Amino acid sequence: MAKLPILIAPDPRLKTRASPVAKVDDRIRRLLDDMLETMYDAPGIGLAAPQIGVLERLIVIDVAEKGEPPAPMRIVNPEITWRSEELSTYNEGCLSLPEHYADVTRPARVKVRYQDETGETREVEAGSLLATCLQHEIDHLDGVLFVDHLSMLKRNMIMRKLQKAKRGQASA
Ligand code: GNR
Ligand code: NI
Repeated sequence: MAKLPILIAPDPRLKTRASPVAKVDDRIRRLLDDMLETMYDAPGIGLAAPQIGVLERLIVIDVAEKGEPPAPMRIVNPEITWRSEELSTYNEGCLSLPEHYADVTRPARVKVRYQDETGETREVEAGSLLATCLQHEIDHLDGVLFVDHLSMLKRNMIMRKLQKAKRGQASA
């Protein structure tokens, strides 16, 4: 396993739609394991492949609480097949937008069809934090960040701060 660097916004790769995975093979399984190691190390509860610069439709998630056994999910080619009308609001963060948080309103429950690490098709119905995290990660596969759900004012405020932080880093 290997821990990989996480891209920080603004970065054109975070705005790009990722391609479907044609075949779940050893390369994909290795990527999923590397993504889990990177996510646990960060630490985060989810990670999408574009965040490590890989423009393929892969995500990993673990929403187990502290003290519970780990519950890693390896998800390939996810598709939302149902969204509840009921909405819920979470204070979201993102490893690619470090130190920025904002309330995002999304469907409270979703059904997601995906392939697991063996290539088998599965469907999960999720609520609460898992539903939010699945939608946040699937957004990444479509080049969408949580700030894209905010008002232009709030989005610009966060993006300008990130841009400025990057410029400071480049000249340091
Ligand atoms: O670690 C993460 N926490 C989080 C909290 C609320 C809503 C979504 C998330 S996902 C985030 C990790 C991340 O950036 N995944 O893409
Ligand atoms: Ni994110």
